[in-house]
Amino acid sequence: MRKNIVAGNWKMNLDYEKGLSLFSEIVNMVKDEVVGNQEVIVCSPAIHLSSLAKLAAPVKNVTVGGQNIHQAESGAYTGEVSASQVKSTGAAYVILGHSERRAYFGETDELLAEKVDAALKHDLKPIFCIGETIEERENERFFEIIQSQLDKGVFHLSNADFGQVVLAYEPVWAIGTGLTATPAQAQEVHAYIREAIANKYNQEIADNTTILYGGSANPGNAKELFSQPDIDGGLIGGASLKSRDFLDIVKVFN
Ligand code: 3PY
Repeated sequence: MRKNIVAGNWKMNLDYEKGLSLFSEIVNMVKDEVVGNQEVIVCSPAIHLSSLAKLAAPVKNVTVGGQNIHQAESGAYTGEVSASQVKSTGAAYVILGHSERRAYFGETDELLAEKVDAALKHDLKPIFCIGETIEERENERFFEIIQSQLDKGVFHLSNADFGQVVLAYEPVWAIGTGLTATPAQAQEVHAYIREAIANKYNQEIADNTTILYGGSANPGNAKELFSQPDIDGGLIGGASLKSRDFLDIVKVFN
């Protein structure tokens, strides 16, 4: 059975002390609320990872993740972090392909496929983000865009490796804009993604893949979004920076 996941994406927020203090609050609040096969993940800036991973270690089903890795093993890449470095902090996941990285750092599907491979080689599970821009939605090209991002970014993986991947549908027009896809719009795309996985791999793998919704998810809309049959949780931006809001989203699965 696939996991339900609520993952926070802190982006480039919180200094070291503030990050630790928010995460301690989150751990205390969610530790008795994470039910069944649910997992709560906080994807923090790299500076926090090792300390957060230590706080998360004793708590069942609470883990941490990075927000980016370089595709190379190691070397002269000033300012970058590698998959093995992120893994060595105790992190279990890494967000790859977030639209902010695609847009501001020119990350292409081809580069992202290399990053996915680097992550998996070091036993870091990718949270792989896909989604269309507003123009692509208005021109009804969203299925085509989603298919192409899947084909180029993750569909080269073996069955076993694909089984380690979490997907996140994040319509670009809903990121940082306060706009959210309606539950029906999100479900339509999630169902398409699951069908694409079944076509590429098989129905069992499709049924076992966790597909998150991301893009201005908050305590007010999470319940309706997560009750859609193909939405297995969320990748949460701004609301993951407030412990009470994040807790309310985690509790949707109770
Ligand atoms: C958002 O909710 O804005 C996000 O980008 C989540 O990744």
